Amino acid sequence: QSQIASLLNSSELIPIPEGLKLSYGTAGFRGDAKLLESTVYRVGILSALRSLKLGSATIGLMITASHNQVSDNGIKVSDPSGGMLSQEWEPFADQIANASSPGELVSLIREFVEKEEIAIGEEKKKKGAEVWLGRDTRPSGESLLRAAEIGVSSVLGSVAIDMGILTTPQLHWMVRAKNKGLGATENDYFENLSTSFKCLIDLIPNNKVEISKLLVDGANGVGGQKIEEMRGSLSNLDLEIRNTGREGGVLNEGVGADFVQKEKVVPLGFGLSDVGVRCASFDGDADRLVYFYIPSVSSGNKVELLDGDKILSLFALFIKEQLNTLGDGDGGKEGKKSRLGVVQTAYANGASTDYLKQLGLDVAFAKTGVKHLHEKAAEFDIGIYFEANGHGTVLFSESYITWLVAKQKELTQGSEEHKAVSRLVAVSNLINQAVGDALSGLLLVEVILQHMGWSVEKWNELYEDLPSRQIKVEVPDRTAVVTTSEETEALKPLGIQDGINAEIEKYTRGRAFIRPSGTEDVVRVYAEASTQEDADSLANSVAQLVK
Ligand code: 16G
Ligand code: ZN
Repeated sequence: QSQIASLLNSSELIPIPEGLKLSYGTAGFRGDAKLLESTVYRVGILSALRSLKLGSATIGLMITASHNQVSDNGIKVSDPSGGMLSQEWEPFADQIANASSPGELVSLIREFVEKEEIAIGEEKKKKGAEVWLGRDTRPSGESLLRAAEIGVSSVLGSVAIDMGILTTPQLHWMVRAKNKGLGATENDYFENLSTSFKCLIDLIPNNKVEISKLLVDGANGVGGQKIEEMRGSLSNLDLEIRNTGREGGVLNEGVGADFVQKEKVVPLGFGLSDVGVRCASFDGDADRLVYFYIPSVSSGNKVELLDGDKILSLFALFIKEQLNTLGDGDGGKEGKKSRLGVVQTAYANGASTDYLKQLGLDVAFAKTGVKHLHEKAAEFDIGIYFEANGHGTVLFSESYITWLVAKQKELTQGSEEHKAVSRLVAVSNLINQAVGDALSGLLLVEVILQHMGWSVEKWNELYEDLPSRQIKVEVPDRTAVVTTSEETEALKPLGIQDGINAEIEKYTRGRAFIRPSGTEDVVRVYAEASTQEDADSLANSVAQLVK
């Protein structure tokens, strides 16, 4: 009874704005920060329930709107594994976020708690829920975090712990570490990264690399600040960090990974004095990473972009090299065939997919959205996944890590096989196992480039991107478009795929698809072909079919 009173009281304090309609979507709730207090409060309740459901495991709650404008904010939940909230709970998230009155909210919660058999505050001795809260640098974050705390605390016996300003991947990493019983502070995170980075540096063959400058664009968000904090513990890197948010720039405005990847132009704060220098861009909450460089003084503000596909290709190449050294494969010396797989989405540039296949890799496709790629990648011993937009990581299965660590003990120190195994173990420690992480991704790119002795231009030459074009089409009802699970073909409206195929036929190396956006009320069109004119024209004619 007092539980119900507690929920009613708090929800009356934080009413839902009239007419607000939200969907958990691909990456949590997002919108104008001014409207989100009730949403965040309600997700606070949900995360406490989630913790109770899972035996009081720690749940994470991140307040961020990633690459969106500074006046927006959002909230997403990390499950105890550090991964995204289980999709089974998304409908409940939608229901409670949209409940129009405290009464409706409380009855939805009661129903759900009963159905899921969640025990709230029954025995005094039993451990309650634990929720760790993080936020990015948005000014609205602090008050929204308070609303989330009220939500968590309104579930009796629950504790909310404010972890302060963090990148999204830091919070996911910390939640995962906590539930594994490992050191889970921000310092543990930094130490883990710098130690495994150093380990990989020490394993570079004939370790006399020339270190060239790396320029980082922090998107005026949290990522630049965090890498600045840890730079003291990173040897072998010549870092210059710009757009930290302290130079007066605005979060995500003309800066950051989303901007650079979509516009293919230099972010603010970069210019012709940086020609030829290797540059990396984070997004606002540092879960996306892309690289770029300005090829020549005459290229104006255009950049050469090295997107998620290129990062994926570099990682795949390096890992494959280690597996080859291990004599991996059928009848390999070490007697184990490791299942290395890569996961892309329909947006992956066709040239990258060709390149990966030509490396002999198993390429799988998943629906857009990190949770879908992550799930597929987890099916392999080593699964590398990336979206072209720069979100991705490398997953190592528990059993494979156990095997690697045993091998590392068994093999002769100093042998090539021992070094290869040690590199793989270090990669598994360096790269965030919970979600894509711009900081850990950057460190892995940097050490691989040093290992290969490559410049950014050399890396870019792995393959040449096919020209592509993306457009969005406003439609009355985007749900009219239904695609196959890999989003490469449209099943509905009936017959539209035949029309798209007929257009594709007209172009050399033509490829195109349509999909309903998961974050905006539009249908997206993607096309690629052997020339930019052809890619543009294919995209336009497919868009006509959608209209
Ligand atoms: C979200 C997803 C991102 C995806 C994008 C697609 C996460 C953390 N983020 O931002 O991975 O690329 O949505 O947006 O999953 P769209 O559905 O509007 O094209
Ligand atoms: Zn992000």
